[in-house]
Amino acid sequence: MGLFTDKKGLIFGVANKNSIAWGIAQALHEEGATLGFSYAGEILKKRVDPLAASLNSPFVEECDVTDDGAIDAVFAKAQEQFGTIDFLVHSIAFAPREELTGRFVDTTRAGFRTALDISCYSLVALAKRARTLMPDGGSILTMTYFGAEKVTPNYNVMGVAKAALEATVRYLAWDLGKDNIRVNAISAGPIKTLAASGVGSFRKSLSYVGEVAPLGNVDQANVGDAGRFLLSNWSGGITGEVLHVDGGYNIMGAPDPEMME
Ligand code: NAD
Ligand code: 0WE
Repeated sequence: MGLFTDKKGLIFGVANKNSIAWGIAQALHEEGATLGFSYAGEILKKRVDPLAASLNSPFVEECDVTDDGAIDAVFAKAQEQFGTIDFLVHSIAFAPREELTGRFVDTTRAGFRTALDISCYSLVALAKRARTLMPDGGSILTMTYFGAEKVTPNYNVMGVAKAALEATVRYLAWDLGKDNIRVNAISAGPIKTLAASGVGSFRKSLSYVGEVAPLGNVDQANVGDAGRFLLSNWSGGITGEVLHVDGGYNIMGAPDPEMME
């Protein structure tokens, strides 16, 4: 008997085997969960189909989260396939590449709108539909980053989007508490994924955090372990929380003086 035997849920945001969402999927599969996957764009189908098949998933559907009709369609199919669900993972972010470099003051209206729509509003849109499939309650998890809390050069409008996402977690937690649905976020340290390698200053962030954080860098399996906790009944008293899975990076003030020589 696994922690997730007889539990079913949807995972949004697997792009390939390096995705954080895939680390969470593997952790849930180990505990006996039945998983449905949703991915963005036809080109990812050839990556996600075999990954889903390797976990015996009966459900793989395309969905661009900027399209309400596409979200409705995925949830209609999920209802057909699963009836009800117990959990949902939101592991999606996007800002136009030009916004993740240069000066924050130059953020465009269109870039701001896109970043907030895909990286933040989409959690509200998914939670609204998930609620109808969670008549006895459930657990929702999203992914955030330290750039929401403190300035992280070049993260720029994504930092603002993650700050809004973390506030969204709290407002959803309040609202969905009455439905016995918990909503939490994991604030992961830098991890080499498709989204991360599309970012110029990512490699420097990764090596800096590796030096400064008490435990050094984290990986997808570390996030999967925390994810399986927040999605399971072991975290039954926790909602609206942002759990740092960052090797302890966020607790540091000044770095180790030995590093500064
Ligand atoms: P990833 O590229 O594997 O995942 C990002 C996903 O977002 C992809 O699957 C992509 O298809 C999806 N996506 C983008 N636009 C979409 C849209 N319009 N509709 C539907 N899906 C869309 O990279 P990742 O690093 O695993 O990112 C997952 C989450 O983790 C993101 O929220 C990211 O901000 C967060 N995060 C990443 C790191 C890191 O260093 N990698 C650290 C902390 C938080
Ligand atoms: O959330 C992220 C990155 C999300 C992301 C990545 C891309 C690359 C490709 C959003 N939009 C895009 N758009 C693209 O066109 N992370 C936490 C990883 C990340 O991004 C950084 C980091 C870290 C860490 C940007 C600057 C500094 C550090």
